[in-house]
Amino acid sequence: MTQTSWTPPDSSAAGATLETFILEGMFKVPGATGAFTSLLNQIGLAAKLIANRVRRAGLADVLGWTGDTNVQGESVQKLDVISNDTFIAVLRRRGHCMGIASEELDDAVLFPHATGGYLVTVDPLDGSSNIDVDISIGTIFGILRADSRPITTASFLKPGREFSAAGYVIYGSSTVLVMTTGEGVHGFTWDPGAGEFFLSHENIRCPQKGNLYSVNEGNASRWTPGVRAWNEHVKSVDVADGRPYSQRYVGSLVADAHRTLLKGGIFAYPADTKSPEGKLRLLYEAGPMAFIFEAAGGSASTGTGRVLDVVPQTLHSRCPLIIGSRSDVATFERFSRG
Ligand code: P6P
Repeated sequence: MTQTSWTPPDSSAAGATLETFILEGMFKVPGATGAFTSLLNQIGLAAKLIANRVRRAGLADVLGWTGDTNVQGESVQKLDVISNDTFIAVLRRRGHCMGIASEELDDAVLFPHATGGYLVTVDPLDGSSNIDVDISIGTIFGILRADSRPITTASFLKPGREFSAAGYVIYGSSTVLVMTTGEGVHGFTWDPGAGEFFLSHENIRCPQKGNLYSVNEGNASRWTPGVRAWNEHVKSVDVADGRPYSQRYVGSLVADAHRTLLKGGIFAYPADTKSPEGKLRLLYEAGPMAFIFEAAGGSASTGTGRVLDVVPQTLHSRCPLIIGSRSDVATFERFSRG
């Protein structure tokens, strides 16, 4: 058998690390200062530290439950706490982050010493119920400008359209950090050997239409008639429209969102009779994902309106989340609005 001399392209050879990419100003933000660039790099450091712990989870006695429950009433996994503590420890430094709103904390953590002018919202480890069975999990974050003083909880209660940046890290078959400042969405793959994230997905665009749908059909009895009609629509035969779609559902938002961002189609966690505001939290799950999908040319809807226009009433406000290809989200809205 002939040996091919072809070697796969390796973004790491290009030297385009996350830090280099940010420092080169590829994330052009009007009026960006060194503080913003430094904050993005700090988030990259937190992601590296968490990636390192997640990769060794089974070996470092960080699997399992702490026995506590968080503000959401959910049992807390050890890695949830480790990831939350990592973000606080890292973002407390350098003075660019003035406060953090985290899924794991009832109230925001404020850094009175900081002057950098930014706030961070974060789900430190999303999908933690999947940790023990080695299914992909992730971190989701958003960055807001702190435009008023003093910093209080109200400083965080902004609609997602006011994010300066947003991103996620998926700890899957590889670890990929995806982020945007609204101008282009870029992905960086973790190279454990080099201890760096290297540019691997430059300028991600969500396909205009896909053939995958992602929803927990176990909730169907609680959906509105419009959502049920949409669910039947995507499963019905129409060869010209590429239907029936195939169903994919991991149960980890970052995994389902990452697949939808790259391959197109739709992910939906709609409101239902059990969760009339939806299950996912606006500030650190739905909002950052909506910001990313719109920046990648996709859409992000509540089912009847734009997620990025929803103003959170509390740090832990929930919101229905329908993200994906523009055409597929528009179809969902057509049924959802009835
Ligand atoms: P369900 C994980 O607990 C999570 O918050 C998201 O990551 C995920 O999309 C959703 O909940 C899954 O919820 O009700 O389908 O198990």
